[in-house]
Amino acid sequence: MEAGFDQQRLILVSNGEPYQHVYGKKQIEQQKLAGGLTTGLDPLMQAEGGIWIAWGRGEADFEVLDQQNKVKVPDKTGYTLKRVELAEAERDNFYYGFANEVMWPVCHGFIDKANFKPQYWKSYQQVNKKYGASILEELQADDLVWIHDYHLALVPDILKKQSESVKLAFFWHIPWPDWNSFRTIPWRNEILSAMLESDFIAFHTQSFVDNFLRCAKKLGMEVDFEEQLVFNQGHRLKVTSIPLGIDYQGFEDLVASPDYCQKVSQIKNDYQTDKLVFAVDRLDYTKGIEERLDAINEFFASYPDYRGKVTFVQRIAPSRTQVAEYQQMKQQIDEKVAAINGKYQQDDWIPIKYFYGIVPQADLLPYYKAADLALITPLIDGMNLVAKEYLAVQEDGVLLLSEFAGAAEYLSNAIQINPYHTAEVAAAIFEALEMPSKAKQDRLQAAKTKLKKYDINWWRDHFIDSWLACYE
Ligand code: GDG
Repeated sequence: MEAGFDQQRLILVSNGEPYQHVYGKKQIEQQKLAGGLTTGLDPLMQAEGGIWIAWGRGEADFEVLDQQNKVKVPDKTGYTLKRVELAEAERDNFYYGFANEVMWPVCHGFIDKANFKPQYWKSYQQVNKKYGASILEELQADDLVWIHDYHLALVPDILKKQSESVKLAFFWHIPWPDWNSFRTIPWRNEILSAMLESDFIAFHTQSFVDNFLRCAKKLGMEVDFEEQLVFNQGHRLKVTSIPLGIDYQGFEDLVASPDYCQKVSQIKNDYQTDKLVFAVDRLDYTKGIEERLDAINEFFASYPDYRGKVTFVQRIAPSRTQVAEYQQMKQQIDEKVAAINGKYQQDDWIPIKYFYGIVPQADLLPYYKAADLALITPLIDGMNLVAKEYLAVQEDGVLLLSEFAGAAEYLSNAIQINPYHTAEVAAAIFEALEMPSKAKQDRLQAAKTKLKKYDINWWRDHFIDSWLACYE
């Protein structure tokens, strides 16, 4: 069945917005934001219309709206973007607090980093109600409501209490933890039972589905593990895995452009190195940046012939900069990079070129292409789109991928490593750099075939078809 909504309208709800409005030199400008959610869902919304409800964070977001907090994107065509406004205390307690200090660490299995403050929970409840009210203002009979991610787990219950017939699906972008991690949240029952009010929930991988079903069982629900169904007082929820894909065709077209090829040559020329290794991460403890630096240190110690010949480029996008722990992490990373560079640096060669700052995706792509090797070594990750993007644009490179990234469930052709095993990662870097071209080609072609088939359009269509099948 082709995905499509016929007479049904889509209301998409996420915490992050696809476009921000900012003050330009002469007028307010609309900026498209980078990230997996926007790249995946903006084209669907452009094609189908509907409403996208999200937190308005842009400095001019509330200057451009009509009286219902709505704006057409982009450029007054396409779909309607409706902004939810959060007060400063809500930003601190709901977003930085509950979402980033409770849901994020617990779902990634870092329980010791969780901060179970009751005021965070109170704010999470309030803001979820705010989102619920914003959806209810728009809701018409037959609308489809599609909620995204860990900021909005309570919304299904809020909506179903007001409108029993609403058709409701959820996509969860980060891992779902095992019961032993999840049970540490003092409000675990409220969170899980609220989510169970959805009709359809999808995760990136089967192991997250399995964890979720086991949590529902522990909560006392009737669970059909074979069919992946949860029964809750007459309500039936279908749970499944649908891995997010990338815009494969879009990447192929882009890397064929002369402008792009020129940027790749420029990078190769600037670095003047035999081999270029690339990594890009948001600053986060889940990304394994410090562990990776330890492996790079070990690599130069174990394979001294490579000193002076391999340059590692590490980009880090700032994140949660107000949080003390993230500031400390940044300092530790700075110190590790400086120590490695100090130890191995030669006349005109520096082992690690390190950049701190976010850049548009288009500026990352030439690095993907120029790099002989990409190091994607998170300690845990829902999916990791950079791994897929690297393979899509690469023609003769190798991907070194953590077995703990969701993407590892699908990219068996990458060299998979345990990011905690420093010596193994160092040896894998050596293996990748020494790999004969034929072996690299075989791995790349197999991966590209998969990425092309299971691209962003497949993901969207498959999600919508599977969701609508719940009502047949
Ligand atoms: C969640 C989950 C899951 C652009 N500039 C930068 C940058 N970009 C683009 C990349 C890529 C995207 O942002 C980041 O992709 P991730 O997969 O890391 O996703 P997140 O949005 O961070 O996080 C993750 C994803 O949702 C989708 O479901 O895969 O597991 O945590 O498209 O090209 N990325 C970075 N720096 C930049 O300057 N790191």
